[in-house]
Amino acid sequence: DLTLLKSKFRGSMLGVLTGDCLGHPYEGDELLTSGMKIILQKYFDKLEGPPYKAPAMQFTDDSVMTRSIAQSLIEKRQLDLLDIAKRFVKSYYEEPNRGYGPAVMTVFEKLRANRFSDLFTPAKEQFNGQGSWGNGGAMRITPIALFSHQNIDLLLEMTRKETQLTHTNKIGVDGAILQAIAIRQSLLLNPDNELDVKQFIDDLISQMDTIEFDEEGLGLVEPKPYKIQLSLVKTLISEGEAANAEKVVQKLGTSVAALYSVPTAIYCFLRAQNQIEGIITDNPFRRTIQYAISLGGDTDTIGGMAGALAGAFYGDKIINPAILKHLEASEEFQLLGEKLSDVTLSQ
Ligand code: F2R
Ligand code: MG
Ligand code: MG
Ligand code: MG
Repeated sequence: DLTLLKSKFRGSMLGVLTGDCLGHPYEGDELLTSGMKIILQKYFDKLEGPPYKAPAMQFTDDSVMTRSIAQSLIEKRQLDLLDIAKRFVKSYYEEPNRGYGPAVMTVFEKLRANRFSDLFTPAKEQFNGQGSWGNGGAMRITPIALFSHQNIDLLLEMTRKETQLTHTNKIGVDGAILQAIAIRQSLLLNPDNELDVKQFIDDLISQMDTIEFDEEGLGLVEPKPYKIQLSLVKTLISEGEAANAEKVVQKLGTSVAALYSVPTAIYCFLRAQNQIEGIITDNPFRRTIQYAISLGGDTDTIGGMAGALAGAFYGDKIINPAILKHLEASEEFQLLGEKLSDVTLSQ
């Protein structure tokens, strides 16, 4: 069904933007207090209510870099790493205060200094050669997952190469891969059927099992860490409502580390298939993002990654247009999703 697939492309792009814009005011270290959760509920209610004038909610680095990749794929119709690197650097120097990760800015400076003659050394040099394990690779991977969803080997190859422009630590790269695979799975499912949550996790676990081997000795600290986190996701899901927010945060994390945010985002999307205490809405897209933000920590990024999964599953028809009206660049992101679907489906 082409109409549904196109709606899923737009939904996934808008999911990143929505989670980013709504989440970033809450970015911090702690789980939201019960008072803050009530404020969050009222805030979402207000956004969905009668139209009112307010300054548009701003997006951050997550959306900036997602936009760069989408624009490049649309224009070049293939993965062009030089073009993507140039777009990353250009948009960073145009708007350096979009809340970028503290270390990734060094990569942009070095790329500009070497005039893009060497695309990979700057990222490799991060953290004394360890490379970054931040979630900056995963947070922006949506357009690549959409573009390559018909071919899993292409998806893995494109995700690896693109992520390594900034993140070379295996944890950072595998986090982007896990998010890309999860988006692909969401895209391929029919939202009219109840989502088989256990199957969804088992499919991710079996993929990560083959992906997580230490092929180049890139500094894996534990065997198969994402597989371990995904089994925690499965346990928490099986506990249903008994898994309270404190427990979820303690087990899965909400930090800028890919390992402690990508599985969390996947959990948020899956948990939000059912009602969640304290989150009063019948809309599972809203529930996904509101729940992700309520966990605190890296709220823009976990909100955006969870939003990308929900949007890829339900399509953009699930998103309340009143919310989109309050977001900076929502028309642009909708259009990017639309054009990306055209390019992808004409391959
Ligand atoms: N930077 C933020 N949020 C903090 C405040 C934002 C801003 N000041 C505001 O007020 O709005 N958010 C954005 O950063 C995350 C993505 O980061 P990315 O692109 O992965 O960057 P980086 O710098 O490579 O990694 C993030 C941090 O992780 C730690 N780290 C990573 N690898 C490490 C290693 N090998 N050894 C030690 N530490 C490592 C460092 O602290 C890095 O700076 C998203 O949340 C995005 O929204
Ligand atoms: Mg901020
Ligand atoms: Mg951000
Ligand atoms: Mg963030």
